[in-house]
Amino acid sequence: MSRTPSPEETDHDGRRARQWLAGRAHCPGVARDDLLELGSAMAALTAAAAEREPVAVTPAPVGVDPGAPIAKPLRPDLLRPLETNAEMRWAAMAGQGYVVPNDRFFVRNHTRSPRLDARSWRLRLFGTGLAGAPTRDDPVEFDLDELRRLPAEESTALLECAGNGRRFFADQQDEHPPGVAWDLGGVGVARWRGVRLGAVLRRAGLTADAVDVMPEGLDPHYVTGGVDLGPVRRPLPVAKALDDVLLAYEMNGEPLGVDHGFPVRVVVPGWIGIASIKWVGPIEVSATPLFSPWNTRFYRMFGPGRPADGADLGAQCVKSAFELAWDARVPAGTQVLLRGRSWSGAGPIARVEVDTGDGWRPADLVAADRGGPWQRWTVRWRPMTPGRCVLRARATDVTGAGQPDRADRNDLGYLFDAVVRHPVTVR
Ligand SMILES: Nc1nc2c(c(=O)[nH]1)N[C@H]1C(S)=C(S)[C@@H](COP(=O)(O)O)O[C@H]1N2
Ligand SMILES: [Mo]
Repeated sequence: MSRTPSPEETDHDGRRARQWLAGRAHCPGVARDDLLELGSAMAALTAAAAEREPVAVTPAPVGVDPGAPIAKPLRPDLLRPLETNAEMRWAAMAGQGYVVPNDRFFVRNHTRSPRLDARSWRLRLFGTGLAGAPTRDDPVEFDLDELRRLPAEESTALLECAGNGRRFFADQQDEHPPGVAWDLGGVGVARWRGVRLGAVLRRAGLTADAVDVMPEGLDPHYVTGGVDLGPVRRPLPVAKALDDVLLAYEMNGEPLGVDHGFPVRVVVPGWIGIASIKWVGPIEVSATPLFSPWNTRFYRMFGPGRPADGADLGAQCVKSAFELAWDARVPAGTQVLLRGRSWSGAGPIARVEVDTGDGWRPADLVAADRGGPWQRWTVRWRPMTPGRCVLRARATDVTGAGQPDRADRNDLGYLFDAVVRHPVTVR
């Protein structure tokens, strides 16, 4: 089977949006009227406002205990709770290695982490893109042991929520997009281990007609603005699914945690976090393009100067963070080593500069990280004058993309790429 190279998220999104508008694609499980109504920026705004309302949760699927939205302990020094989500505290990365330890990896839950039973869990593939077009009720199944017997692969990949940094639209630009008010902690790198989605698709009988693959989560349906949008799901083109996408069952050498998709999640390297569906159960493989609210209604750029149906997000933008608490105290008169990390969805980081109050200077990049999904860096600083002061870091990736002083406004507050002003107190 010959396939085109793995597409960029932006190409796929744009093409599917045009097909959707032309009525040439379907969105299983959601009434077309509901989606059509969402085609306008107005509707997106209403939906966005509704996102702030408490989330209604449908009855838990079989095998799911109701419980706290997040199962792992939320140690206050490691994680900052945000409704059903929790972000990593950057100070908790000081002195850590390349990956984010599982105890402090951010959690983004539309509803809550389901407690699934690995013994009864099945991956269930169906759709018109598989030989014999198995139906949702009579799918091709794999249990966990079967997946574990297939050749395993490891991938160190960055996962980031498209809304990471949203708080700074308000704090630095006086814009107030709805949605989770992440600082910069909605991001992490982990070593994922699992089986290639492509290997499973081929075993399930992938045909040459297949165009899209849509994994669905087994967490409760997402209900917003009074509409049940169904299970969390988002389509991928077959070319990406056959490239570097993993069905992961391990994270940093441990079985996947309950909050990160146990027993199996999708990991889509380079794409926004929502593509990496957790607690995957059903996977539709379709000979016609697929849609979900997560690529038509959410995760698009709406607002003044943008198309009414929104612009696709494209790659994650460039960001930089200090491994320091907000308002951290720094001793006066001694040399300190400031540490931080920078990353970009478009490619590796080429250079980083830091300003501690007297102009931009280059940071030292950790050589071992070159070319990886994020880049650690350090800078020496001897603050002399006690008082409040602002630290800034900005990076440039290999494509030349950098960090502006102001991020592009968009109604849902995605892709905050501006330089973040990090306050510290010297004493
Ligand atoms: N089933 C399911 N998958 C999901 C989500 C969800 O709520 N349900 N959230 C998505 C979003 S928006 C992000 S950013 C990532 C976060 O992964 P993590 O919680 O393991 O950090 O998971 C994605 N996969
Ligand atoms: Mo996300």
